[in-house]
Amino acid sequence: NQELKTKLNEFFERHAHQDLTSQQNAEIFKNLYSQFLNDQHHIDWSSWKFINEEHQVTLRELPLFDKARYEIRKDVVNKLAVIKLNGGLGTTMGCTKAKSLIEVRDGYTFMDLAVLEHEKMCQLYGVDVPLYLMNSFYTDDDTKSYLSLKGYDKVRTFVQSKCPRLDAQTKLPVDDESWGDDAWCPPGHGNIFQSLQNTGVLDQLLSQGREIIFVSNIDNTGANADFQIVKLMLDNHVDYVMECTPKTHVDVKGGTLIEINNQMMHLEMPQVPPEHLPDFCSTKTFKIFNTNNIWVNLKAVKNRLPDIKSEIIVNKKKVRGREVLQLEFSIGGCIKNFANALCVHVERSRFRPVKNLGDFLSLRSSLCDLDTDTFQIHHNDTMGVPPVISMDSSVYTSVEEVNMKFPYPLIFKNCQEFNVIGDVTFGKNVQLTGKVTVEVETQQKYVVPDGTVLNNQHLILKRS
Ligand code: UPG
Repeated sequence: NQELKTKLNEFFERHAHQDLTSQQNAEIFKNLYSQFLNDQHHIDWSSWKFINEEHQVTLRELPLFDKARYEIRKDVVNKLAVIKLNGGLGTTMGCTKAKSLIEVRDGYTFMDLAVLEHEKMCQLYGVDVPLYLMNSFYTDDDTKSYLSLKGYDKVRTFVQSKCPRLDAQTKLPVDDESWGDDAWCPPGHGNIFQSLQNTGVLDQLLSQGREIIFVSNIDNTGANADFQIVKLMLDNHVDYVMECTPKTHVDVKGGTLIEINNQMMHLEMPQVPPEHLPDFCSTKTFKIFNTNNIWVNLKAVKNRLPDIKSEIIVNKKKVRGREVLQLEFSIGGCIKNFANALCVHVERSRFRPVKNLGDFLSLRSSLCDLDTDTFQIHHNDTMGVPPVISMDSSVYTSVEEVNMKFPYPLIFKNCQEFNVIGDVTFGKNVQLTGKVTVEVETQQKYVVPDGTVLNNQHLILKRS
């Protein structure tokens, strides 16, 4: 370990230009690296408990934040700032740019939906809540160009830290000039607190009297600011809130909450001993799921920095044909740094992520409506919950491809599962119910005609 640490120091001496940001980033990485070398990565499965009742609240049961009376609670509305996590690329959806710039509904990108919904909310309450984006070095340039193109001049940005990727064999940074930015990565959204501090945004917000931040994934189209939670936090001196929702079979990979030694902890797959992964994925054992809608009191952040830590996540990737490791940590994992933390149970409508092309297809279907008065997406419950969608990955490789093959919204009527195998284009008003598979012979292209109704059917399309 000592030898690895010495080599790491030599790497930073060679690479860290003497500017403050590089030095701060090197410090952040050295701490992550030390955790990587020394920490126990799996929890002791016999030591965890379900979270205590007193650490849980249900949003629906909280007193409504009465818009008509907001005048008398300016103390609440003026204390909020909103931050969208915008460090990720759209690789899982076949896009090499910032994921937030993908057009997801009626020509609007994730970014448009986030910015316009925020503007409408501010108009409704007659307030000016600042909206920030936490960019990474991957997404910063594209994001800024887009903001300026669209005239979103009120949106502010800051850039998170930049850390080296490790070679999976040597466990040392990929030290190859020719790799450029590919040799680096952002160290996960848990890095938000250090990045707020290092960019000066934390002090700026505090000096403006902003006390509570609402942080969410930019791909979560259901994550709207809710003053009920700001009020709850201010009135009860709560430092950290994680919004959780009932876990379903599509949520097996996300994080959940547990307690170890009376301390609330975020549990994600990398911390689960391999023999207990089936327990972790089971919706019977773990009934709730982290939406990554997180609320934090900035005064508490300021008090706890620089020591805000969480378990590290070792993210394995293949880059330029080489196995690499990214050391990351999550904002959910940071819950354990805050004594007065709460789990707030919320409806599924606050968690509508678009993680893949299947989610994208759902968002464009009859299941959702975009309300352009509020820029919120409403989910049409009478059409049932979103189906599990699987599309042939050799055909449906990108958003453009899905748009071409599905030029019209699909009508899902209580559809639980939808699979497409092969190259199929779907016509207008195609309606799907139950479990539907559409399969074609390889190398052939087919069109499902307008008005087709498929009900619990495995349709095999063959050339006659
Ligand atoms: N992101 C950053 N910086 C990073 C990494 C990610 O800004 O260094 C952004 C990313 O753009 C996205 C968001 O963070 O907007 C979430 O990232 P993503 O990779 O989509 O989610 P995970 O990190 O896998 O999972 C988070 C929580 C998990 C929760 C899940 C809900 O860690 O507990 O269940 O979000 O989608």
